[in-house]
Amino acid sequence: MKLYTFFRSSAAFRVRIALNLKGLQYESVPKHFARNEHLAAEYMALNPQGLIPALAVDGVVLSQSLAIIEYLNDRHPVPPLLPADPLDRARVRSMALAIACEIHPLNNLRVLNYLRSELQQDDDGVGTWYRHWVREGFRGIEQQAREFSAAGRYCFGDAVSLADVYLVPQMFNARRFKTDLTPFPTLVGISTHLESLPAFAAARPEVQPDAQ
Ligand SMILES: N[C@@H](CCC(=O)N[C@@H](CS)C(=O)NCC(=O)O)C(=O)O
Repeated sequence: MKLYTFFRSSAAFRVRIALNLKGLQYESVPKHFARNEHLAAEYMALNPQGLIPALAVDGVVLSQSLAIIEYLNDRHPVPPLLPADPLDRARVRSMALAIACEIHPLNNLRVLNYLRSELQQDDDGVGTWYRHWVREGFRGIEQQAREFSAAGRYCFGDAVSLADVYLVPQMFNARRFKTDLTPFPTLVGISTHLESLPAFAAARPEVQPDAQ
């Protein structure tokens, strides 16, 4: 398997965590954002969406972290990233999707670049935008984690799930943009625990081969 990745990409971070949790070996193929390597023709031919990550697996190239992770979970069911019960699966997906669909797309690099270049926002303006959407999203997930986490170690129940795979990279990004996380003690506690697990620790941006 080849993972098209960038050390700081939180969507690639999710896939690295999932690959590690499943104990799967892969080769990292870095695509540097500062050099627009994710928009080069060579990469666009593999992933026409022009976003990181993509995974070359089983003779095809898959894009979108959720599609990739669900495929890995289907092909390698242990440890499961979704609970067995359909209602519980929906609850886990709800937390993961709140990050994937409500927070991350508003704070993606191209959105922040647009705010800077087209809307003439400075670092303060961009940071204010970034932190606003993290707070909005985390508020709901904090409530859900309070309700569904068994012991404050995982977002749902007492086992790792898709929601955890999505939480840790978003937390990493939130800290990078100096978001005040004190209103989200449950999420901070869960993330601190998860970051201590080897599969999550090995996926951290700063330990990737392309880290700068
Ligand atoms: N929904 C996509 C998001 C992918 C995505 O936006 N990746 C970011 C990095 S985290 C990216 O490639 N950004 C490039 C850009 O904004 O130009 C997924 O989950 O894979």
